[in-house]
Amino acid sequence: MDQKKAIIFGVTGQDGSHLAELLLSKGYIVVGVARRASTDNTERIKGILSNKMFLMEQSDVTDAFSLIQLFNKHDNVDEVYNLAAQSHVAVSFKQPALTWDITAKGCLNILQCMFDLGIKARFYQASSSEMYGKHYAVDQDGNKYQDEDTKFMPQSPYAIAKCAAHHITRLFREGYGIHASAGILFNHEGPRRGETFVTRKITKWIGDYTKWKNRAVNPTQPNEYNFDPDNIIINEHKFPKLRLGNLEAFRDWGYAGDYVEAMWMMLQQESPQDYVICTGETHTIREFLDVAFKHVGINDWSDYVVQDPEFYRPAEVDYLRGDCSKANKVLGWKPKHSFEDLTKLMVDHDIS
Ligand code: NDP
Ligand code: GDR
Repeated sequence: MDQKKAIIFGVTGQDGSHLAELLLSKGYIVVGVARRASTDNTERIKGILSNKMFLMEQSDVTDAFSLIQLFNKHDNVDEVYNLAAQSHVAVSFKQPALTWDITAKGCLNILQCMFDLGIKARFYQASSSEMYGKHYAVDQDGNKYQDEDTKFMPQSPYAIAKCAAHHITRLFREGYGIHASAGILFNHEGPRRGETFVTRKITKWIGDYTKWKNRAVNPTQPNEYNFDPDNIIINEHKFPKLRLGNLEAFRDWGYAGDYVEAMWMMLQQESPQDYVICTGETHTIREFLDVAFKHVGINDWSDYVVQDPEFYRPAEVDYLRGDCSKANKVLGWKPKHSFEDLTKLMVDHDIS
């Protein structure tokens, strides 16, 4: 059988790095696409940069000319994964136009290039549970959930851009004959998660605090804790508290490594479709804090965390819990990591 070739847009991101590793392990040639950066942004893919099957290309999804050049160079490609996005919801309120250009129009640019150049590859779009926003369905037992049939009611410029890209993907599938599928992925995390997303922000803080405390505690002195609303003080050493926003939102958190397998599985199906990928469990940010802090022996985190208006959003998504029955039935996919495993894995990583 011929060796398969895939293009990954957004290869330097959390998911891009996991997906590149997965495809290389399956014997693919992987073309990893990154935009130009003034400093090195290849930290997450440093383990595969020297792999001869991994080819790095520079292109930007907002620049259709650069996409044409890329597809002209790699016209014999089997699969195209669009993971590129301005993916931070809070940032999208401050930079809505940029978010639109990358997250919505970037997807259109790729699909239009593929269509115009006659590229026959299968296409994956990284859609998001944020698209549901305020909407959920209710099952017979009164439990709230979202699945492929739940309506979208986006609550941020990011979610609106993702809705547009989702519908563009559907249109190119139904109207232009492109084998295009979208994965509606719920939050997925891990040690490679960006440091400003809430889970990683928490585990990174715990890691830094633990290292600081080990230095600050002096075995020959009593360990004095002085009250300060913003800092933790031990033996006159100061460490800033963890500053967070809304702790009441519910999220369905899974492990990123499990979720990229679902992306690949979608493109192995004869018929292109959309699938929800999630764990089916939901937890508040408070519950994440409980598990993360307990893992380092702190049962009450209230003295360590400050709620700061800076981190509240103009509009919030209050409740996300997915139902991935379709992916389970059609793809045979299910998550392998529990909420507790994931949290502990991230804390352990950030401490070490
Ligand atoms: P990241 O933010 O970690 O990665 C996004 C990637 O997109 C980075 O490689 C980034 O490059 C790249 N990128 C940004 N702008 C451009 C551009 N103009 N041209 C080319 N590349 C660009 O996101 P994740 O890995 O977490 O998520 C992957 C995708 O899945 C995203 O589309 C995200 O919106 C979506 N998603 C993520 C979920 C999650 O929970 N993680 C859930 C649902 C959907 P650079 O390194 O230069 O910034
Ligand atoms: P989300 O993830 O917005 O769901 O988008 P994020 O981790 O940013 O927020 C989750 C929830 O935590 C609350 N929160 C905070 N969030 C951040 N980032 N920082 C804080 O200090 C903080 N305090 C409380 C938020 O208000 C929110 O309710 C992620 C991204 O990966 C998207 O790209 C993806 O599409 C969705 O997940 C599914």
